[in-house]
Amino acid sequence: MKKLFGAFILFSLFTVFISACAMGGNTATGPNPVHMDSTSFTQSSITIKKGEIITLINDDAPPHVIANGTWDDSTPKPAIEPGAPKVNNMQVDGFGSGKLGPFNTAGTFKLYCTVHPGMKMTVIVK
Ligand SMILES: [Cu+2]
Repeated sequence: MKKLFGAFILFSLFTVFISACAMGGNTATGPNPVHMDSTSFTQSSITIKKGEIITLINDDAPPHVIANGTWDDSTPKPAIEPGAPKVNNMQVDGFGSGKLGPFNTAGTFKLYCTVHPGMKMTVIVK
């Protein structure tokens, strides 16, 4: 009987795992969610209020490595604006998520993924 129960648990876990893969998504959430697919942010900008954080959500398997700066075509342009929270190669694993901020200064702040050319976004803090 114990064996049967164990098999049932394994099967349940397997089913959940397969469903998660099939959806190709991530049910994680948090303040100001910004989703990422395999090579890009799914939105180019987000507007938030002073003091808020953003939640990066990776909907696919490739990890992302986020830092202050942007891409000029395929050339990385690391830069940090005055008042920007320092984002030092923050890794967001496949199907993982991470909190970024708080953004305590009003302004326009650029973020990019250091491993995916062209993967960039702007955070506008009002
Ligand atoms: Cu990336």
